[in-house]
This record gives sequence, C-alpha cells and structure tokens, in this order.
Amino acid sequence: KWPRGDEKTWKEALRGVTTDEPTITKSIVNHVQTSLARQPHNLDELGAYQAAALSVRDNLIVNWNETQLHFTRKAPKRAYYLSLEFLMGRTLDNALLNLGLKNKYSNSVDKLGFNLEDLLDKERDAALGNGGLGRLAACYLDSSASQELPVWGYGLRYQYGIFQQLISPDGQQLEAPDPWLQNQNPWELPRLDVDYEIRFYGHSNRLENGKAVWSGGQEVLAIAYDVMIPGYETKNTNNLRLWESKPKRGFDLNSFNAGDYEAAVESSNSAAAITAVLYPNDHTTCKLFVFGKELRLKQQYFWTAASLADIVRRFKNLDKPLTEFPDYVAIQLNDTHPTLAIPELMRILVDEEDVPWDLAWNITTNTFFFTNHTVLPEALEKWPVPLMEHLLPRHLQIIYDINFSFLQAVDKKFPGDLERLGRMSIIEEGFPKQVRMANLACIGSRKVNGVAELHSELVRTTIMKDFVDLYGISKFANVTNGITPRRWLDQCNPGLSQLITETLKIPRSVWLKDLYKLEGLLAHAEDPAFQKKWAAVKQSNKERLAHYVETTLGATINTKAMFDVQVKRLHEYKRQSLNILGVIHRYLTLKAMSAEERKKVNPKVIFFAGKAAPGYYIAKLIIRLIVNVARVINADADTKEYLTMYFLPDYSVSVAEVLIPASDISQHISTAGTEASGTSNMKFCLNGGLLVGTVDGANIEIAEEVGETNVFFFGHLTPAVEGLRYQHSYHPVPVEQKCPALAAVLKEVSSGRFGDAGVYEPFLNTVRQHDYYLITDDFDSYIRALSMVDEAYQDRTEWIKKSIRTAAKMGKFSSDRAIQDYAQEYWNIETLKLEPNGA
Ligand code: RUG
Repeated sequence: KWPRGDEKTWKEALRGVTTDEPTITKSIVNHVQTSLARQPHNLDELGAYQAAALSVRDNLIVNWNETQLHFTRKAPKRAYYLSLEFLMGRTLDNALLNLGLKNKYSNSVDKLGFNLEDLLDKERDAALGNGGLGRLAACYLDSSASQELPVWGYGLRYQYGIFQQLISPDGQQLEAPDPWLQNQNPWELPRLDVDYEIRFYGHSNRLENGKAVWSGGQEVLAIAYDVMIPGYETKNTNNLRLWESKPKRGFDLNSFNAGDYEAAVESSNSAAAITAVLYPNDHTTCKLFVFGKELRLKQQYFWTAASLADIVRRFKNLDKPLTEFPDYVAIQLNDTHPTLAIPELMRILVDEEDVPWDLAWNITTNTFFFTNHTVLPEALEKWPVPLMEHLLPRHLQIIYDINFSFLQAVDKKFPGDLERLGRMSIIEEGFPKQVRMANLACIGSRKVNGVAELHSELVRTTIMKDFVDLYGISKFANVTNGITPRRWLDQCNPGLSQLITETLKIPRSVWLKDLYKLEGLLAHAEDPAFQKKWAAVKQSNKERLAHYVETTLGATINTKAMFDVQVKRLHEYKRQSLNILGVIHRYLTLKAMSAEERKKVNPKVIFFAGKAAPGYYIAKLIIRLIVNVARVINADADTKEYLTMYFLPDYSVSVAEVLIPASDISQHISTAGTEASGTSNMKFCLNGGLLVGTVDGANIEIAEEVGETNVFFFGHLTPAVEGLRYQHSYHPVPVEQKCPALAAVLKEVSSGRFGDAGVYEPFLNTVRQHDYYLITDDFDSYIRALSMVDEAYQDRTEWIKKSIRTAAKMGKFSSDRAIQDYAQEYWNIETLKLEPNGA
C-alpha cells in the first residue's frame, strides 16, 4: 500500500538516477546556480568540482535510499564492520566508475569548459586512517557493496584526519593539521535526527542478578553522518555511518548566567574534542606515543556505544526476541580498537533489556568476530584499570565478571595451572593493573582471524596459543587480506585496464568482478606485440609519476631508469632503514667504479614515501637520513645518471594511485614474522610491478600464486628470528666483523658525508647495538637480491613477461574474495540485490 498522498503524483515526481548527458549537464549547472550560488563568470575549478560532485551525490542518494528501504523491507541478517579508521581517499572518480557514468560526466564537464581529470584533482582525500588497516576497511566496504551484501561500516567522523606531512629543508618531518572538512564535504549526509546519548564517568551501583545502574558523570551526543558506498555496476549502495560528538546541551546556562563564560563553554568543548582528531599512532599503544590516553579510550567507547545503540535499535524494529540477535546481526571487530563493544552489548542486554547474564553472554559471543592485525607486542592494546574504572565504571565491573567466569572455565580444563591463568586473564597484574583488550576480544568473539596465512599461524602459536588450547583450533582461522581492483587497477591505471579488456576480449566489468579472469593474460605473455603494449602502459605511468615529481619537487626524472619504490608508514620493523643503507651501499659502489664500469650499471630511481608517528624519534631520523642522502646523491655528477632518489612528502591514497602503477619493483622488506600481511604488495603486483621482499606476510602467498621465480626473496625466515635476537643480546658480534659492507656504510653516515655528523647516531646505534630488526643479519642477502633484480632487468623481454605473469595471478588478492570469505565463513550473510526497478 502506498504510504501517503497520491501515488501517481509521487511516482511521477520521484527521480531515478540521471544517466543521459543533457540531464547530467543540467544537474551540474543547477548545482552551480543554486547549491553554490555561483555564476559561469566566477566559477573556478574547485566550484566546478563541487557542482559535479553534488550532481553525482544526487545519483548516489537515489540508489542509497532505495537500497536502505529494500534492506529494511527484506530484513536480512546484516554484518557491521567496526573500524576506528576508514582510509577512503577520494570519492568522485570511484563513484563515477562504479555508477558507470564517467564518460558522460566527462563530456558534460567538457561542454561546460572544464576538464574532468583536473576537477578530480581538486578533491581532498578523506584520510581518516593511518595506513593498511584503514585502507583495508575501505576496500572491504567497496567489495561488500559491489557484491550486494548487507554490510554497514561504523567509524568516527574526525574533524582532522591524518596530519599533513611537510619536510623541512634539512629533512625533518613537520606535521600540520589536515582540515579535510574545510570545504563542504559532498559525500556525507548529516543525519541530525539520528543521535544517541553517551555517558562517561559517574558511578555504577550493582543490583541483584548481575545488573547495575550506571548514572552521573558526563553525557555527550553522538550524531550520525552517513557516507554512501556505491557498489560497482549495481544499484546497491551501502552505508558507512560516522559519528560526530556534540555537547548534549549547548553550554552550561548556570555558569553563563553567573558570567563565567569560560566554564559555560568548557563542557561543550570537551564533548566536541572526542571526535576532533585521528590518533596518528600506528602500531603502538605505548604511553610514550598515545598522549592523552584518556581521550583515545573515550573515542573508542563513544564510537562503540553509539554504533551498538544504533544496531540494537535497528534490530528491535524487527520485533524479534533478543535471543535471535545473532541470527540478524554479525559484528566484525577490526583489531582490538572496538573491543569495548563486547562489554557494552552485555550492559545493554543485562542492565537495559533485563536479559539474564548467561543468556546475554551467549548472545554476545555469537555476535562478535575479531580480526587481529599484528603480533608485535607493543601494538597489543592494554588500558590501565584505574583509567577504565574512572571513565567506564560499569564496563570495568562487566569485564571483571566476564573474567571471573572465564578463569573458572580455564581452571576447570587446566586445574591448578596458575601461570596459564595469569597469562590468559583479561586483567594483567602490575602497577597499575591493565585490561588486555586482545584477550577480551578473543573471549567475547565467535571466531578470531589473522590476515595472511603466516600471520594467522603466528597468532595461533604465539599470542593466542593458550586460547587455542582452551577453545580448540577451529575458533582461529585465516582470511588473507585483499584489495579492490576497482580503485587499485581500473581507476589508478586506466591504460592497463583498457589493455586487459582488449586482450581478454571480455567486458571490463566481468574481470573486475572476477579477478581470477586475469589468468587469461598468461596466454599472451609470450606475444611480442602484447609485451610491447604492456611495456608502453608502464612507460606512460612512469611519465605520469615523473610529471607529479616535477610539479611537487621540481625535479626532472629519467623515466628510462628502473623505478624502485618503498611506500608505507615509517616503522623500524618495516625496515626503510635497510633500504636507505642499501642505497648508500649502491652509491659507494658506484663511486668506486670507473666511468666505463658505471656505463654497465642499470640506472635506477628510488622513491620513498610515508609518514612517521609524530613522537617516533627513530622513524623521523630515518626520514631525515633519506632526505639528506637524496640531496647528496642527486647532486653528484659522477653518479646521478645511474642513481637518484626522492622522498615524496605527504603520502596518501591519491599519491599511491600515481606511484603504484609506475613502479618496476617495490620493496616489502620487514623482518620476517613482523608484517601481518601488507596490502600495498598486492597493489604493486596487480599493476605489473615485481617485488623484492622478505618471506613475510602476504609476500609468501603472492609468491605461491605468481611463482617464486617472479619474486626476489631474501633474508632470514621467521623461525630463525628469535635465535638471532638472542645471539645479539648474549653473544654480540661487532658489525665490522659480521657484515663489513654494512659497517662501511654506517661509517660513512657517521662521518658526516650526508651532513649532520652525529645526528644519526641514535639510529645507527640501534643497528650497531641490539639490532632488534636484524639489519646486520639480512644486509648481505638483501644486497644480493638487489643485484639479481638488476640482472633480471637487463633482459627487458623476460622482465615484461614476469610482470605480465605477476599481474595475471593476482585473482586471489581481490577484496571480493576476502569479503566472500567473511560473509560465508564468519557472518553467515547473503547477497541481497536491489533490482534496477527497485524490487
Ligand atoms: O601492519 C598491518 C599490515 O600488515 C596489514 O596488512 C594491515 C591490514 O590488515 O594492518 C596493518 N596494521 C596492524 N595496522 N595497524 C595494526 C596494528 O594495530
């Protein structure tokens, strides 16, 4: 039945997606005229971008609205992806490709006197993430929508995303805020009517039956902002709901009336601060880095509480008993950051819904799934008990109650094993005691997964070993990460996408939705005509990158040289240090050669990019060293024909989209066993770049797919790492003895050859002294691997074949595969397609 008014009138007036060029042009002009209140005379590129974006947004809203109505009507089981980070990058290009309207918009914009590619460049990245974890969440949203799965994301709408990185003339990283919302953000829908009250502090009074009343303290409002996530070649448009914090009341009227204006606005400021800024610390919860820890814990609770309130409200609209909650709701915890959702759901069920404790626990443990993204000890989240007690008194009680029953169960299975109890307890003893979030996440979830085969195995055998003994192996599985081929091939490398479509002779949309189809390229790997076209695409991508470097750094690059790229967060375990020390070694070797000898050397341009956490001293020193070494070698007339190097500031999704398609070789060289998966390795390979890497993370599975002959592996393997570290501590061998080539490099740096003698000593000492990341152990084999790269590159035809074979075997690494895995093996959700007619 039609809900209100005259059905015919409504239906005639409701619009669909605008697909014809004249209407598209009209809608853009309409937005120029009305939404922006501008005229053709004063319309600049930013304005034109905004008008085009608003017009595309209208289309997204039509699909989004219909999808949400469809889902509400059909009431399927839904999955919710809780992630503190969503590194979305730009939206316009992606939305146009997914809607299939890029050509039409391009033509319309052209007629209006602009160029679409220029307008795309006007968009600011939505950089609400630090790196791999947040970008993975963004890829998973794209795949969920593209596969018509009922999945929503939940995150925070930070006013400021990851800081902008500036590099001072002497090579130091400086940080500036990222005011990404400064211009209107067309991609979000403020839902001022969707709000929840979130409490902090106060006191919790226990009642009988495990219930309690939590009252007092501070209450703030969570306001929803919805971001539309269009699927590729489908009307299905999913939702990413981001929460913004607001004061519950504008300001304190009593203080205002008493003339104390500062006090009056103080509480309002403290509420707004919760979602003010993304924490720029990657892989660490250590006190040194997480300044103002309380605010970070506040963020985590604010976000999980608002998301759960929203999820429970939606479930209650179905009018089903709460016992059926896990039949309609699956919640994926992206890392331990949203773990408070577990005690929060218990609080809602027990305190607010009167569900008996045991039943509530059953519902909870059938709802949550937990993904671990690291085994690095410093990254495993712990919160001081006193802080938790102060900020979330009721949750601490619930955590203690969960822990009590849990430890009873452990004791039953392993009677008297006190050490085991100590290791497995959610509460770590000490001063102060700490809440171990990974233990809580594991105990409260139905399944736990790592993000690549090796990593999942390390999860099972190290950090979660005791839990495997308790629950059995089946609770601990693997979902190897994936990347969306829409953004990471079609959008960032249109030349290659077109060549693939021509060659496979199937529509682009078919292979973009079934990436295993790329295997069809193998049949063409030996074809010289195809090889030529493949190489031409790479060359034009290298020229595009050279143009970018020219406009940002003012440097001219030799695009005939090999492009060697390492782009990722700066972290000691990722070993940009190994790379820069290797570059210096190459430079010294070149310098020692005669001019004749040098002519035989393969010219190379090396690119670095990545941000360091603002408080991470050694990582910042490594950036400084890279920039200063680059300055010296780029100015050296003897060698610059053969070796140049650039540090590209302010690495972002958009910069990655230019860098990745241009690489011949990329470096993924973490100490074995430290990089959980890595996802840029997949992006480089999908774009026909080869890898030099350690036997770590997803590198291993990439090599399994493409064949070890197409990957340049080096370095010690994971099982050797612990023993080597032991040797470093108890039987140290001086670097001069262990690795003379490296010792020579360290000496040059110490001598001041790259400026700033003395400045780099703290970094150099990490290598000379404890060498936790095994630079001295892996240096020689790293240099050998790079020589093999040089050798392989000399035979360009063979290299191109390797490149084709590598891209052809990337099917496994589509995030569509990963999301299907989660949907089937974890969430138990099904495709729900919105038909073109809205049915
Ligand atoms: O370091 C890991 C990467 O290896 C991985 O590919 C990515 C996505 O799973 O997550 C990264 N990560 C891990 N980011 N933060 C953490 C620890 O909190």
